[in-house]
Amino acid sequence: MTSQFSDLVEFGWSAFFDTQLEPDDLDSTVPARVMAVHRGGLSVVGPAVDTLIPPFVATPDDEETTATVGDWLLLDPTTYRPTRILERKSLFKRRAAGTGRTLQLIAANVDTVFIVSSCNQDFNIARLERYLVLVREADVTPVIVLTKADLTEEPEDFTRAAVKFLPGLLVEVLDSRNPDSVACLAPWCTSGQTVALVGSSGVGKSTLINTLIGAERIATQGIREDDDRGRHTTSGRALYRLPVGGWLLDTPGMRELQLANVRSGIDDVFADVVVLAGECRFSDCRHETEPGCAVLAAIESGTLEADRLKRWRKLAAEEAHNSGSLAERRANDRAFGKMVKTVVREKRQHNRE
Ligand SMILES: Nc1nc2c(ncn2[C@@H]2O[C@H](COP(=O)(O)OP(=O)(O)O)[C@@H](O)[C@H]2O)c(=O)[nH]1
Ligand SMILES: [Mg+2]
Ligand SMILES: [Zn+2]
Repeated sequence: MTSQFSDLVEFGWSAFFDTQLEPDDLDSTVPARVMAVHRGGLSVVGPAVDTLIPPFVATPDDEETTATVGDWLLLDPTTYRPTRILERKSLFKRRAAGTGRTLQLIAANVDTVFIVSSCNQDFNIARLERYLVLVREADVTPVIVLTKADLTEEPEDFTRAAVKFLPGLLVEVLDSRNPDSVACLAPWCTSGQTVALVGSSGVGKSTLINTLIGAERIATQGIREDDDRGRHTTSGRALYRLPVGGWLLDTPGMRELQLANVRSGIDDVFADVVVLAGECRFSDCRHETEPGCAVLAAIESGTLEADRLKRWRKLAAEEAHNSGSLAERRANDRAFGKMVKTVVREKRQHNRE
């Protein structure tokens, strides 16, 4: 289904947003996308607008309603003040370390994430699964991209390994420096599409971004030092237009995604284990020594790899730990808030007496 709002598609609009518009929205408001987040405001661009507006929060006590890069806004046509943030197709967010409250929105409305790894020692199934969990938790489509195909004799070995361990996933193998090689990613980069990248340092993300954009816009490791001393450091949270029509989101925040509150992401990536666990005789089966355990039976019969179960246990334990401490931290914050209020009230009372 193609969107009827063709002049918006150029900015990444897709059919998902059509249904959110009321009949007179296009007469009374100006749709625009947040293309970059700067310290002082938001760069918003659409068919009829290209301007900088102050930061915007739709519901003041709900951090999740803060406009972030990738968001679609409806603006007042004269003041450019946002009247609405359209419902997001996907959202990446994280909690700032050390504080219970501060939610950081990293990016909205990303359609596809390229999970980048290289055809060398960086290639690691556990790491790929970890990224998969984060990407699936955000409701985004993952594509595994294996770089440095030119540095190995048998790049197919890596594809085969990825397909074996991560069945059903799309895997592309390429040389990030070579536009012809990178062309295999074009289907995810066309009009109406927004893509982002995750992966460890050194795997070739910046190189791949440069090749996709078709210009030396982003510093690769080799020239980063020069860039640090140089004048043009970008805010680092921006969408870049791709020659094939889509948008590429580049933000350092993607590197800091945490494995907290990602239960549904884990269930999604380990759906095979979840299905098996549902067939165990006891609903609280820990898949260790229990009779009638379908998970252990699957390992016994070879349909489930013992290593995959191990990796699932590790991620699940980590997510439980992180989410638990976050919940505790938030509860502590609430308790502290109440305590402060009580002390203030008592003090007032005391002063009055
Ligand atoms: N041979 C080869 N080198 C690559 C490839 N991709 C990246 N590199 C090199 O690997 C180094 C790290 O790349 P960079 O893009 O900075 O990685 P990042 O940390 O993920 O952004 C640079 O020296 C790149 O030139 C590739 O596909 N093939
Ligand atoms: Mg880089
Ligand atoms: Zn079991």
